[in-house]
Amino acid sequence: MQPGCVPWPPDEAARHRRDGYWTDEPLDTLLRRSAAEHGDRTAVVGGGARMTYAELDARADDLARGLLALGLARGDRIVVHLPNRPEFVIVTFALLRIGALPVYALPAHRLREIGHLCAFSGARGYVVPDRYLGHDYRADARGLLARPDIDLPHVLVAGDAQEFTALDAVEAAGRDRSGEPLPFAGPADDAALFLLSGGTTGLPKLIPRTHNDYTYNARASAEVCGFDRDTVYLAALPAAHNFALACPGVLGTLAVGGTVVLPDDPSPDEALRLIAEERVTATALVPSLLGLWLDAQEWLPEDVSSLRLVQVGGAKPDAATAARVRPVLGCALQQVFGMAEGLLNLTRADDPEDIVLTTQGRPLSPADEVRVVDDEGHDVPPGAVGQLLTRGPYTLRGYYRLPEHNARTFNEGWYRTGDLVRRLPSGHLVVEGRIKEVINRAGEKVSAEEVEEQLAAHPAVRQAAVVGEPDPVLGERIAAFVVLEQGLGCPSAAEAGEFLRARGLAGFKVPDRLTAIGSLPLTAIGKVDRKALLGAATPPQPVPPAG
Ligand code: OOB
Repeated sequence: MQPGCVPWPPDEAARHRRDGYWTDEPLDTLLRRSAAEHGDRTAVVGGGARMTYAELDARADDLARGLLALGLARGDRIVVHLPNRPEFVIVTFALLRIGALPVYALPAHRLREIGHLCAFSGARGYVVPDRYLGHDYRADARGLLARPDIDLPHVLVAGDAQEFTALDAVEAAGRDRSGEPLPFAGPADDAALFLLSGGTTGLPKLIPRTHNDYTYNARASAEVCGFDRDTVYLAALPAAHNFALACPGVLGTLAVGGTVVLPDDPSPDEALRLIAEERVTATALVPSLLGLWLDAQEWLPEDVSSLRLVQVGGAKPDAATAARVRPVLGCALQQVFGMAEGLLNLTRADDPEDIVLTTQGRPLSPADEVRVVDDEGHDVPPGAVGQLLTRGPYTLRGYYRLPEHNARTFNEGWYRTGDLVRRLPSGHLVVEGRIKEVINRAGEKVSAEEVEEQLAAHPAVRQAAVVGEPDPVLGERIAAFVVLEQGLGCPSAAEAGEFLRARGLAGFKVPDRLTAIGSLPLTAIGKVDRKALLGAATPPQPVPPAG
C-alpha cells in the first residue's frame, strides 16, 4: 500500500473479492481490453482530432515509456492540471501504466490550490496545457518553482512548452523505445490515483482511489447506466472530477468500447453543437448547467435526437428543472448523488417518474452500506432526516496522510459524509441539506473556512464569515460577512475578489456578495452562528409600491 493510504481490513477485502466487486486488475486494463476488442473503433474525439482505441492504447504506451525515460517511476505523485482534451486521457493511462499516481486538479484551480497539492503530495511532476480559456498555465508552473517548499523536477506542457518539457517530445522519445517492457501497474489493492475532496477544511484533501475500487466504480456505473459500445459520452464537466471521470464518465465509456467526446470549451452552445455533430447519447451535468442547456435548447434548438440519457448531480436540482429534461431534450433524466470519496447513488431507468424527479437515487452497489444517524450517532427512524454514513467496496477508508482528521471522520470504516438525507422505503435517498461547512456553488464545493481565512488576510478585514445563501441559478451563492478594522472602509465585492484572485485562489471561490457588520453573531458555545448569518444574507424583500 502506498504510504499514507488506509487499506480496507483484510476480511472486508476478501469479501469484496469473493463477491466479485474487486477483480484484482490494474485500472489501465480497461483500456487494454477495449483496445484488444474494439481496436479500430473511435475512443476519443477532441482537440480537432479523432483517436481509435488502438491509437490511444499505443500513444499511452509511448508516453509511459517516455515518462520512464525521463526518470518518473512507480509511486510518484504527478499533479495533472489538464482540461478536457485528448491529452488528459493519454496522460492518465500513461501514468497508470508506470504506476505513477495522477493527482487531479480542476482546471479552475489556481496557484494557491495547486501549490498545496504539489507540496502536500510531494509531487514529482506537474502536467498543464499551455493556455486554456485565457489562462496561461505555464505561469502557474513558474509560480510553483519559485516556492522554496516545492521541489518539482518535471513540468510537462501540452502545447507550446516554452522553457518546460513538451508532452509531445516525451511521447516521441517513448516511441523510440517501443518494445521496452513496462512495469507491472498494480497491485490492484493499492492506490491508483488521487481525487480531491469537496473540501470541508481550509484546503482540498486527497482521496486515494485504488485500482480495484475505481475499476468497479467505472464498470458498475456503466452497467447501471446501460453504457455499451454504441455509447457516445460527452464530457461536459471537467474530466478531472469524479462524476465525469468514472461515474461512468470517461473511464466507464472506455471500459465498454464507447466513444468519449471532449468539447473545446464548456459553453452550452458548443456542447449542443457537438451533440448534433457527434450524435452524442449520454452526458453528465450539474443542475445550474442543465438549466442553461435547457434554456439554450429552447431558444436555438439543435438536433439532440441522439441523446438517451442526461445525468444530473453534484447538487440537488429543483423538481421543475428536472421535469424539463424529457420535453426539451427528449431523453431520460438520471439523478446522481455522489462524492469523490466513493458512494454513488443513482436513479435507475425503470424507476417510476416521481422517484426520478424527486430523489437523488439509491446506492450503486448491493455491497454499499448506508446508515442515517442523529447527532449522537444513533440510527433515526425510517424516513426521518439524519446524517448519511456509508462504507462499501469503493468508499475510501481514510484521506491521504491525515490520520487525525481520519480519526474524526471514520468510525469502524463508516465514512461520515456530512450530508443530511432522508431514506425512502425503496432505498432511494433525498438530500435534505448538510452539516459540513461547505458551500455548493453550481456544483463546485467551496470550503467556508478557506474563503474566511483568505478574506481575513485583507488589511481592512478583522474577521470574516462566509455562508452559502440560496440562489435560483447557482443553487447557492457565496455571501461573505466582514468585521472591519477600526477606521478602515469596506472593500467592494469586486475589490475583495481581485484581492483573493491575486492570492491565487480559484475564481469560483470568490464571494458573490460582501457585507460589513459590527460583529459576528455567535452560538451559545461561542462559534460563529452561520444560521443567523444566513438569515441576514437573504436580501430584503422589495416593498410593494403603495396603493
Ligand atoms: C460530486 O462529488 P464531490 O466530491 O464534488 O461533492 C460531493 C458532495 C456530496 O457530499 C453532497 O454534499 C453534494 O456534493 N452532492 C449533492 C448531489 N451530488 C453531490 N447534493 C445534492 N444532490 C446531489 N445529487 O459532487 C459527485 C461525484 C460523483 C457523481 C456525482 C457527483
